[in-house]
Amino acid sequence: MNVPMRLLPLLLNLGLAFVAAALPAAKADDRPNILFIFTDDHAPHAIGAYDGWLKSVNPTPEIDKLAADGMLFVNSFCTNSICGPSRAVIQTGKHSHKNGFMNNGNSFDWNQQTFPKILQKAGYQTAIYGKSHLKGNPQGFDDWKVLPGQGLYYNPDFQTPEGKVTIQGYCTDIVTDLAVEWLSEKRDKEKPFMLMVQHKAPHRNWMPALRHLSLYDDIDIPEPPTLFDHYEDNAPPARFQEMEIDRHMDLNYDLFVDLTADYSQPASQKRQDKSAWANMKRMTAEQMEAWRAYYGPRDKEFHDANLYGEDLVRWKFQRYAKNYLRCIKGVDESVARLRKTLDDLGLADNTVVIYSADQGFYVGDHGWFDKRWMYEESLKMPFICSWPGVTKPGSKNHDLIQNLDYAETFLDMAGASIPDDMQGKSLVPLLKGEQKEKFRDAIYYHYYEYPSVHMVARHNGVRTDDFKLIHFYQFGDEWEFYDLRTDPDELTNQYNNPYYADEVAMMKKKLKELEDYYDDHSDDDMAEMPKDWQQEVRKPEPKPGA
Ligand code: SGN
Ligand code: CA
Repeated sequence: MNVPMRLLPLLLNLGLAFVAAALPAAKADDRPNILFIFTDDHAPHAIGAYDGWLKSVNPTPEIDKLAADGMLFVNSFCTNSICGPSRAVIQTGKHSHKNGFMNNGNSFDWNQQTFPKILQKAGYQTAIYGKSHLKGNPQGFDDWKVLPGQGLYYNPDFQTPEGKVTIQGYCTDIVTDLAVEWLSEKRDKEKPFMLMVQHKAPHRNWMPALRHLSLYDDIDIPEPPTLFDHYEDNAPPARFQEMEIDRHMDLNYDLFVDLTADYSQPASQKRQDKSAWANMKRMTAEQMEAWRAYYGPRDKEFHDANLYGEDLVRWKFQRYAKNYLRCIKGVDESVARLRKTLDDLGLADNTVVIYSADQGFYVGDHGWFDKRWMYEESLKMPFICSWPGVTKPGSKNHDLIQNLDYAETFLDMAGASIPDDMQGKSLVPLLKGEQKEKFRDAIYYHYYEYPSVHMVARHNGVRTDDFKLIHFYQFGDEWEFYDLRTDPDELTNQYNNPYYADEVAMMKKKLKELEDYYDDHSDDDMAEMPKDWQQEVRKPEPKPGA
């Protein structure tokens, strides 16, 4: 056949289209797999690659390798710094007031649209193992085993499609085992997958694996610069919280100090003096023996030292930070095992691996533990993504991203369309390095859980690259404004400083715009809030010296 040269490209294209159409459906499943590794309360500054003040401890060599292979998001924020709500935002791509899970007391409506359900429809296999914290049986997953509520560190129960099971061992290791088993044996190998591996660690009450108990014994963890913050410049809510290492961290409940101080009996025969040690009660005699063998002599030293004041805070900080970092070590090992499994199964080249956590955490910053506030340490969440062949190895992105964007991102990665009612934006253009305009000029935040454990007042606000505005609307009209360029630790509230009048006005305008954009008017009228929110408003303590 004599074909004119100018028609050749057209015919070739048609031919290729024909060949593509004739390929089996499996060809469409070159779409990437997604492995989402998600932890509970892992602050970015407790990840080496994030360059925070804990970096010198080298807490996360394996997560750092993931960052070296992929892209690390420096400005990654949550929308509502608490566990269940953060997870509900991820499932739905919608702010808390839209998905209905505004505080941990709520129950997630699993009948609503979620990204795993959409991925399933698009031909993905999905599974979730570990902490869900959304109550009820997960929907949108081909396989699941989730911890009821907060879950336990030792010998935990799991909620499964077949009912409750108890698995012996350390929670982080068990969850990794379940994921490895699913990847190697249980999944349908014809389909791409989306696997959520959600660890309990390093959540309170920070119980490490036995093999990590003596890790960091020979060093002092550096103290955060704000360990002795007295909140002089904050609006009143910061002064009446209940999350201080000094006043609220319990020696026995949080730090496992044996208050019976009777070292004559074998550990396994000793009565534990706080029943709140739910985790302890689940330990086997051998596990308990190993646990007390480690802590016993150290507790004795502590009793003998008779510390008080700042020395006692410093001691509590060391035990707390070490246990927190030991739990993180378990997570870091899990990341290594999961990645090795992908390698061994020949899946690494086509699997996007993400490391993230539900929100940040105070590791003694501002004298605190826990999260909830819009201050940097708990507003930030880690987001590291390695997408082989797509993300530039070792790259750092500075755009303002949120957990609100994850659902859209996963759908985009899978080539599925993003529903119009999702409120975030796909990060795929950022991952590909193709974003031309500014991704977002401000993020919106709203925290609701008050009164509740740790007593953090409701607030909302906005953060741009340079500034942060926080509105504590529950106590009348309290505001904070920070210049993050000159005051990254947020120690000087500039709200009433005339020098910043224009910036404060600009940020207030932005807050209003974002409330409208996300259709959040849940702060407008306290009377319209659901009944369980209508609690008596506590009187703020006066500012010191006022
Ligand atoms: C538990 C913790 C609190 C923590 C909340 C919420 N106490 O109540 O310290 O703030 O969970 O955490 S604990 O003694 O039970 O650990 S969240 O991560 O689930 O939101
Ligand atoms: Ca959490």
